[in-house]
Amino acid sequence: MLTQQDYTSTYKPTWCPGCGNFGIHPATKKALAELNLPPHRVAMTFGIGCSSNGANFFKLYAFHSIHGRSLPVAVGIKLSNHDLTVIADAGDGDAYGEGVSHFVHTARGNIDITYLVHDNRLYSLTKGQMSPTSMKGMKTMSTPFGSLNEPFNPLAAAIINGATFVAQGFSGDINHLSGLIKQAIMHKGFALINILQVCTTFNKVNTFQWYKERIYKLEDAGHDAANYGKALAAAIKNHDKIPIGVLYQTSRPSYHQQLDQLREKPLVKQSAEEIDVNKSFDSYR
Ligand SMILES: Cc1ncc(C[n+]2csc(CCOP(=O)(O)OP(=O)(O)O)c2C)c(N)n1
Repeated sequence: MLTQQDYTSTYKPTWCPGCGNFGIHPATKKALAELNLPPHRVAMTFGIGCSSNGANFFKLYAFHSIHGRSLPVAVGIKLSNHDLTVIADAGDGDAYGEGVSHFVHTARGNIDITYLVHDNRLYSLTKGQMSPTSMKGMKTMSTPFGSLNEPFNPLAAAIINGATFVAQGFSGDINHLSGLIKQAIMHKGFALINILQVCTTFNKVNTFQWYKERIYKLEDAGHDAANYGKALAAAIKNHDKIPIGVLYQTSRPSYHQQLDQLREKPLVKQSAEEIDVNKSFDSYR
C-alpha cells in the first residue's frame, strides 16, 4: 500500500502559511497513492513560480523547467516513454500567460498528460502582479488602478481547442480535488484541471471565504459532462457562481496512439537498429 509519504521529498515547502499549495500537494499525492502508482512510474514537470517550486517537494521524477514550459517538457517525456504517467504542473501565469500557446496546442494534440494549473489569479512568486485570470478591475502590484483586461477563460479555451477532459477543483477541498486528479490521470488524453487556489499574501479578494460563497459542485447540479454545449455553458458561467467538478469528458485517440512508430512499444524501449531510417530517407530520393 502506497501512502502520501512515498511521494514526499525531504525538502520542506517554503510557501506562505495558508497557501493553497498546501491543499493541492496532498490532493495530488493522495490520488497517486490511491491509484497505486509507484513514484518511479510517474514524471512531473514544473515551470517557474511558487507552485512550480513544488518540483523540490515531490519524490518522483520531477523536472523544474522554465517559465511557461512545463507542458512541452511533459510532451517530450510522454512521447519518449508513454508507459509513464505524466503530470504537468504550473501556475496560472505560467500556463495561461507565457505558456498559453503550449496549452492550446497540447490540447489540440490530445497528448495523454494531466495538466494541474494552480490558479491563484496572480503572478505570486514575483510578488503579486496581474495574471491572465485576474478579474477585471482587480487591483494588483502592477495594476494599482485596477486591471483593464477581461480575464482569460481556461475552461472554455480547453474545451474549444480539443481537450478531452476538462475540470475545475478548489485547493480548499482536498478530497474532491483528489478525486478529480484521479479521474484526470486515468483519462486517456489531455486532461486539464484548473485549480482555484488561494494566495493568502497577495490576493485579498479571491479568498477562501470568497470561493466558499460562490462554488458549487457540478455533480450535485446534475451536470452532463458528455454534453459539449452544456460543458461550454458551464465554463462560460464561471463568475458569480463557480462550478467545480468535471465539466467535459469525451473519448478520442491520444497523440501517441495515432503514431505508427509507437504502436508496439515506447520509443525508449526501441533500439536504434530497430528503427529503419532509410525508409524515411527513401522518400526524399
Ligand atoms: C520568461 C519569464 N518571464 C518572467 C519571469 C519572471 N517570473 C518568475 S515566476 C513569475 C510568476 C509566476 O506566476 P505563476 O505562474 O502564476 O505562479 P505562482 O508564483 O503564482 O504560483 C514570473 C513572472 C521568468 N522567470 N521568465
